[in-house]
Amino acid sequence: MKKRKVICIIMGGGRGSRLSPLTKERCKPAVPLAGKYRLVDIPISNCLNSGYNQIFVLTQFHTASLHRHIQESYKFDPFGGGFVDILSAEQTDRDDNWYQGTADAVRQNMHHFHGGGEDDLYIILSGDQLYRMDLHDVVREHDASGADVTITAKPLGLDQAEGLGLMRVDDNLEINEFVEKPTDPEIIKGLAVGDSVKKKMKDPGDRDYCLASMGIYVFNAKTLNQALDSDTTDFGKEIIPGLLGKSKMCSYVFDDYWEDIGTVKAFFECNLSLTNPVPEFDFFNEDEIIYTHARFLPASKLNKCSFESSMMANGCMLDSAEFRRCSLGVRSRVKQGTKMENVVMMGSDRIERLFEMDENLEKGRPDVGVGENCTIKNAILDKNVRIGNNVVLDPTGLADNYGPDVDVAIRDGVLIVCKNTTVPDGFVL
Ligand code: ADQ
Ligand code: ADP
Repeated sequence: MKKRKVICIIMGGGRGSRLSPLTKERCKPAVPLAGKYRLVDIPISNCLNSGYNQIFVLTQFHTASLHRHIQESYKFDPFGGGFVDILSAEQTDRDDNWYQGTADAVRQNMHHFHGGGEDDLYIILSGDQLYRMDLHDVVREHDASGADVTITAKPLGLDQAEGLGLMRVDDNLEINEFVEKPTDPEIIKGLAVGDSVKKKMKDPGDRDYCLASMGIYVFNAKTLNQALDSDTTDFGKEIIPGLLGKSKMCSYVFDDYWEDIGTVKAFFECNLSLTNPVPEFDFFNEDEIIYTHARFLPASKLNKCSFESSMMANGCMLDSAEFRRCSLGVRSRVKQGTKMENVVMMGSDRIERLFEMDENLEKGRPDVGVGENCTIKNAILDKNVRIGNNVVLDPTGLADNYGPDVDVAIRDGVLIVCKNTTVPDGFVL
């Protein structure tokens, strides 16, 4: 009998505009996360930890750094048949090559997926979420229910449903109604779930819940092929509602930590939440490792620093500075007298050598990292920034001002120093 294939497709993002300016020079999956990872490491690690190693990442903008990251991080032995392939819709003379939406991106790449068997399964995953999930368990439930499509779904309070697809299910968790991103509170209330979902929850209590699509779908190959044989462009808006009543769709209830980190605010808060004493997402779980690029970096060097709820990757040099709720990425460098609070510092691509610092001095430009006696609050410092001495950065009370030409931007109330930006001595914002 032909062995069934399980093909994982990670939706790497369209323009990534909700994460701009972090996506100014890189596509969304390549955005650094938690000091040493990239966003795409989360869905890839979930696939690998679940035993699925045939993985495609669909994306379309600024894919160079994603290619480098995937090439350096995910190497497979030749006997296991594993791979992570990036499929990007590169710009050509004909603009209609661009993916028009999630379903269109999958449709345009179907010929790459080497599927073919009607028994094959496709798992479609979002590229901008933080969670840990056993996808094999989802597939097991998918098989047991005899569903054509299984949608992983998170029970959420009715007030947390904004911006998500909501479903109603019967006693067997079969989906009989799906509304993509309803805004009317009455509709949301009408979609409150019953005991079949509560039974799957750890501690449901007395409150009302709705069941939100996590945007992670398991499709039988035949159903996906048929569904894409139309001019639909989107899964949430068209494909899923269109399959209601035609195909058997079931939900897989996931009552664990799951966070969509596709906006600057969510990304910022999620990174900072990882500095909590016991964060909701556990990067310290060595049974289900989150994989990333294995770098050969020296241990970090710290001199007379103080830390409160902070975390730090390898290769950092920190001197007489104070950190409160900070995430310091690889090769971060911070000089004496500086105070940082609620800061996500992504670090840098290289450690500057002493002779380069001498050159910086000659040229009158700051070293890579943060200089002396700075105060930085509520900020994301993208990679390779050079922040001079006596700089003050704090977006409190200031309006959003991000745009294509703004290097020190404010978005969602968070200050962002864009990648490779130099901030001169004494700069105050
Ligand atoms: P959204 O996340 O708003 O809602 P969408 O914008 O279609 O839906 O994005 C889904 C995923 O695909 C994201 O990871 C996104 O980055 C990526 N993506 C978007 N356009 C793409 C393109 N052209 N090419 C490649 N990738 C692209 C969906 C569902 C909701 C559900 C939420 C959960 O539609 O029902 O509740 O996910 O987050
Ligand atoms: P980002 O995190 O902003 O996406 P990049 O992926 O561009 O950053 O850089 C990550 C790594 O790739 C770094 O180690 C950097 O030195 C290296 N790198 C950057 N640009 C190039 C290049 N053009 N060729 C080879 N390596 C590069």
